Amino acid sequence: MNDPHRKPHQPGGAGTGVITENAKPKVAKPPLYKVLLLNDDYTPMEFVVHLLMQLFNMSQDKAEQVMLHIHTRGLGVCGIFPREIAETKVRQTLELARKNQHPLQCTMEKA
Ligand code: TYC
Repeated sequence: MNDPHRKPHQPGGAGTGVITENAKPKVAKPPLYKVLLLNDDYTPMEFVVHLLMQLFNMSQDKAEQVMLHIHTRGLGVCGIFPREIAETKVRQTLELARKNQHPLQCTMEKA
């Protein structure tokens, strides 16, 4: 269905266009949420990089870029997910930070 190469339906054209061209999709896409990491003065840069690699599947290079963005701009997006996955990522981030006694803050907002 998301094939960018598919041809548009043609009214009166090849067969099924008349029935399908006004049909609504039956399944709504779930709303997506941005997971945001906030800067602070105490959490070590290296910890943030390792967290981004571990919990958000980033490469070392990407994690360093995102960490530096957060460090200089105040916050940044770690990923965009359906609500329940975003909630899990936030919880895992806060758990890992607290376990290591860092004050790192993480939140989510509708994308
Ligand atoms: N500002 C922190 C430092 O200088 C590094 C840091 C980056 C902390 C990103 C949190 O979300 C963060 N050690």
